[in-house]
Amino acid sequence: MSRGSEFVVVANRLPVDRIVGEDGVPRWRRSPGGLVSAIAPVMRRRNGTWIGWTGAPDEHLEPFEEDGMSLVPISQSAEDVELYYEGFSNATLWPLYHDVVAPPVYDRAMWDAYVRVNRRFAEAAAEVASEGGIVWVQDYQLQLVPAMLRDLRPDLRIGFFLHIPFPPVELFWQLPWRRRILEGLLGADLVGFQLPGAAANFVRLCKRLLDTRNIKQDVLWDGRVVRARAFPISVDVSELDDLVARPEVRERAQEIRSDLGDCTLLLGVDRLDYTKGIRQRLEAFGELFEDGHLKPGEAVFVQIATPSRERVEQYQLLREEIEQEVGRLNGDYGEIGFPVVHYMHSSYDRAELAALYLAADVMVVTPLRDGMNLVAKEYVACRADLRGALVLSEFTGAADELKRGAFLVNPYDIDGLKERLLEALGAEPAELARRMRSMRRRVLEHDVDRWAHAFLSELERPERERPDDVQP
Ligand code: GDG
Repeated sequence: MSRGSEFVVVANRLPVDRIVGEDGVPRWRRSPGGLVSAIAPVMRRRNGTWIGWTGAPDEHLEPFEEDGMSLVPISQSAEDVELYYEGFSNATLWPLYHDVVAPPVYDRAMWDAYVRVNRRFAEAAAEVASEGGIVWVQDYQLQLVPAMLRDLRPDLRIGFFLHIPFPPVELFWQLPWRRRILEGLLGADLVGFQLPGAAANFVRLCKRLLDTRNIKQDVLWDGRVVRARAFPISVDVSELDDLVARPEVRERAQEIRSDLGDCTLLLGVDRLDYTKGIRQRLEAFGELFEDGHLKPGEAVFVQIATPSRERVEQYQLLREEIEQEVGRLNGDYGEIGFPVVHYMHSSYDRAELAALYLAADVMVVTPLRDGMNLVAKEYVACRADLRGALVLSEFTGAADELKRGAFLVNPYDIDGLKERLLEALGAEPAELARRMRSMRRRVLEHDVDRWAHAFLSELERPERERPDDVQP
């Protein structure tokens, strides 16, 4: 590897998935999702490199080019995957950062693996970044990378973006390695969060735990200024526009509706994750039948639950719980030919998701905690027809931006959730159009390109443009 890249992205996963073509030959395909489409053009313009894992354990691949991007695979043994990825990332940090909605596991072997794997990513970034280059580290799996990388390459400009919430001081305090994580993040020049509240949590923690001197959202640490800022992520509006303009997507939306007997369609689209509030929304929906507000054949819930982290115990338990609940609801309230819930435990392509968004009368997004929630924004981006209602949890980052147009709910309050569902189901078209217009204004103006641009311009802002009072 040569030190050639002015722009390096470091993320747990590479932006490509391995697929097997119709000819039976395996190849790479760009992963769906906004992050990749926002960053890909920047990568091309700046001769960028993306460092990440392929998703398969024990695989040792040389760097390769794909879709105009230079990719550097990081290998992970089966043990790394178990301890660093499934363990410390997804059984410790994920629940801790999401309000402890599941109990976090604190295990020293998992921590050791987290340190080891973070070091591997940092070393790879130190190898490929050009002198004075930009390195953008993504998400909770890699919070130690900024400081490790700064040790190796003090010449670099390092940014970090956290896609999930950053917890309040009281929760973060539980973490046995709390100091190390904060010091890891403080290796960056800019630490980005989804919401201003998360940035404030971080700055407050630095003061409490490391006794840093802070000026507003700037932390003075190790003779440097580390900026903490909010950059709410968004969706690729033009990709979604193109999808919903396709005749086959519109036909598919019609077909979905007629297959469901042209009844009112409520939709949930989530990774099968305990933070997403899937059980709460199903419980509320079921009670609407029990109370006689709805009758089978009048309304149906389609829940897409994309398989996720299937080897982590909490996810296995959740799957059992949700599947039992779906069975109970259909057993209690369904009739022959009229189930009340259609539950799909599989992954769909973007065109099918867009067709579902177009077909749904009510999009139900009820996380117990969510950094942003792109599904809510995707639904809004797809509804140029100004029809459809969004029921949205107050505990999503998206609620900050969409609160005026969405039907906001506290997903812990099942009665409140039922009321909001009924309100959304009964709203007049004119009210729905007004709400949707207001949400669309926000999402269309603040799409994912703007997010990436905002982060990178802040990262590249020269020191001397900053106010004098923040100089260390
Ligand atoms: C994390 C944070 C933050 C879902 N099923 C399928 C599929 N999806 C796509 C959705 C959406 C994405 O996955 C999910 O994004 P979310 O934001 O809703 O949730 P997380 O996966 O938890 O994402 C979150 C996000 O990072 C970005 O910063 O918003 O708070 O938790 O784009 O459409 N895509 C395809 N098939 C599926 O079956 N192709």
